[in-house]
Amino acid sequence: MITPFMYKCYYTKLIMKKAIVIYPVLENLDKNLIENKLIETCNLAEAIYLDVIHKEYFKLNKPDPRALMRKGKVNYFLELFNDFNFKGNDSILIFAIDISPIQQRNLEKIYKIKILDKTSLILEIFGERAFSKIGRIQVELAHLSWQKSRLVRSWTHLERQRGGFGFLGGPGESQIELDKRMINKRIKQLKFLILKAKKTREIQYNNRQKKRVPVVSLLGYTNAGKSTLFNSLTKLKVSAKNKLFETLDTKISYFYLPLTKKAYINDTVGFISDLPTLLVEAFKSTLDEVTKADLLIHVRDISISNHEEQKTDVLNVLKQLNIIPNTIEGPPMIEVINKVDVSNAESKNFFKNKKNTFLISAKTGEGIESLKKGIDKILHSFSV
Ligand SMILES: Nc1nc2c(ncn2[C@@H]2O[C@H](COP(=O)(O)OP(=O)(O)OP(=O)(O)O)[C@@H](O)[C@H]2O)c(=O)[nH]1
Ligand SMILES: [Mg+2]
Repeated sequence: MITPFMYKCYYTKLIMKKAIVIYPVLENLDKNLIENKLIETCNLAEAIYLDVIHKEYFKLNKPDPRALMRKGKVNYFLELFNDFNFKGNDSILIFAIDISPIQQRNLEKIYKIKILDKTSLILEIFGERAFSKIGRIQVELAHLSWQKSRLVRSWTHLERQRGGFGFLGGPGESQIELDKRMINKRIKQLKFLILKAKKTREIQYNNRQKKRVPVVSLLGYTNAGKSTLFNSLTKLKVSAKNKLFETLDTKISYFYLPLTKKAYINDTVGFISDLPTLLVEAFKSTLDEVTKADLLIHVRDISISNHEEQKTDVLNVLKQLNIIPNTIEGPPMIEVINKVDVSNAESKNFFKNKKNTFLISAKTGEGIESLKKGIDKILHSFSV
């Protein structure tokens, strides 16, 4: 059944809109990390074709429950928006953190512009990118769970759709009639559909297991190079662009190794810091399958300065899925240190000769052969 809501989700035409990204820093963070987080939010905005015309961060010691910022700061931004002629339907204000529905509503009233916070921005991207049936179902589930949580805390009857897909579509598309009861009903339907799809995939998975073909899964931060490596190993051409969350739908293919012979390989959605829990929940069944593989390959982009933080973020998402790799209960995982063609010698040296770590460039092909040998050796050791 296609609901009016789904139409709004998936058939919204996006037009180029201006965005200003602001990052109220609540924690005590290192300047580099703050700047990286701010840039990452800008990249997220650009991933849905927003034109970021200004970005800034500021320290916020005590967030105001009503308007997030104190009066002075609110007025400062009012002036700044005026200077940028930032107003009307083609302007979107983005917060690099999550804000409460009340803060959002009050700030929207003051600035008279639409606001997206971090979760709604990520939901917007996911809504734009999910193409497969199961992908769409999972994204709709995440979005409805988010709507529901906002309903509880903010108002008792949905008056307007806030954030998520369809939000950028223009004023006519912002009305939403689903109340909490209907949301719950739809959530139930979606969960049922996810379960059904999961069962089908389990049968396919078991068939592969019967044939004793091992499965490896690529995991990692968004933009790390998973799809590029997937293409390099399988000689396929799945989309690999310099865009956050380019892959949403899990792809499976196979490649050949000298000892193991055939191996299946999964490419899946990338992770990000503070990946909204409701998205992890919604994608849980897909991710569960991916992480059930015989071997996990953690693809890391070491050309960027905060690659260690990204590693922590990835391990944290895995923890949310109850996966602690390389433990007795957890799956084996190797690290693939990618983008060595554009990384500095110091970073490369740090990873050289580390156990179960492979330095590669998925783009140029450097190190791919020794990675294949390494995967082959590990998979073969499981079968003997
Ligand atoms: N220089 C260089 N660029 C690379 C390398 N591997 C991937 N890239 C580039 O990095 C960008 C992201 O690559 P993807 O393969 O789409 O990354 P991903 O991990 O699949 O990203 P998501 O699907 O968004 O999670 C693309 O522009 C690739 O061309 C590499 O080894 N060297
Ligand atoms: Mg990808």
